[in-house]
Amino acid sequence: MAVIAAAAKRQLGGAWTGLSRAGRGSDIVGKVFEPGEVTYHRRHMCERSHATGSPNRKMDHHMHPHRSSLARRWAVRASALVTAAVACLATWAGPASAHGSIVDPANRNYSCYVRWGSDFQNPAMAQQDPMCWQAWQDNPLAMWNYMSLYRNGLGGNFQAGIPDGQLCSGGRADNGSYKSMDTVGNWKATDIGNSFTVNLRDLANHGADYLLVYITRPGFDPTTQAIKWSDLQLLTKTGRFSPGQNYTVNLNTSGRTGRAVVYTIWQASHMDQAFFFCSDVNFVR
Ligand SMILES: [Cu+2]
Repeated sequence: MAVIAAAAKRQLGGAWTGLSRAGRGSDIVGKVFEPGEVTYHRRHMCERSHATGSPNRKMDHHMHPHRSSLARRWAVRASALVTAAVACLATWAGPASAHGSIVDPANRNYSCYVRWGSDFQNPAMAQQDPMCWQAWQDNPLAMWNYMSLYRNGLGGNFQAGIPDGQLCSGGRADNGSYKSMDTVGNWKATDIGNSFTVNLRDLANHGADYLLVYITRPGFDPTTQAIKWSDLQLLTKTGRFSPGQNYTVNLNTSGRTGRAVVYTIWQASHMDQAFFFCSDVNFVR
């Protein structure tokens, strides 16, 4: 119970943070959900209410028309938040069943989620991992929904739909929820060799029509430059992957050293839904 209480307190903290960010990312109705993703719905709404404080706004509008004293309003808000947090914890106990991400070399928001998801309010992040810090400050949903960085209906015309400088957010997918992924700077990178493997975890058994895997050209410095399409070299376009949980792609480069970004596009098979992943890497062997 102590664990649950502590976790609830963390979630509560997240919700309070969200109070000052009213209006962000709460477009639940604007998202296209798919049949059979019931867990996803619940999880999604739950996560959004944590991070945006939407329950509070709802209460303001519908439960307190008479504007009772400030203290009373805050007390009610707090108890509602604890209730919501505990309910969401119960939901979180189930397996995730939505979309997917590149787990190795980890894409930017998944990487931040793994390192800081259980400690996202730790101010030490600002110094220890400043790119993740700016991402959490911009919008925690980018991490909680790390598996949902997708665009529907692009028809494979990725360069037309995604402007230069916005590749890592999928062209400001989900109304810009992931725009912090485009921030230029010293993201934590995964050490790799010139022979490496990209590992996609498909949490929804979507399958893949294909994966496109690019790498930034030699000489491109992702710590100081925004990524343009012309900075990318195509390493491979795969064939289909039948629905499963893990798809791996073996890749070979030669003579690469230092920093680069692996850019992966996952064209899922259940509908015209494409995912975009920037994975920061450091060639060390
Ligand atoms: Cu999906």
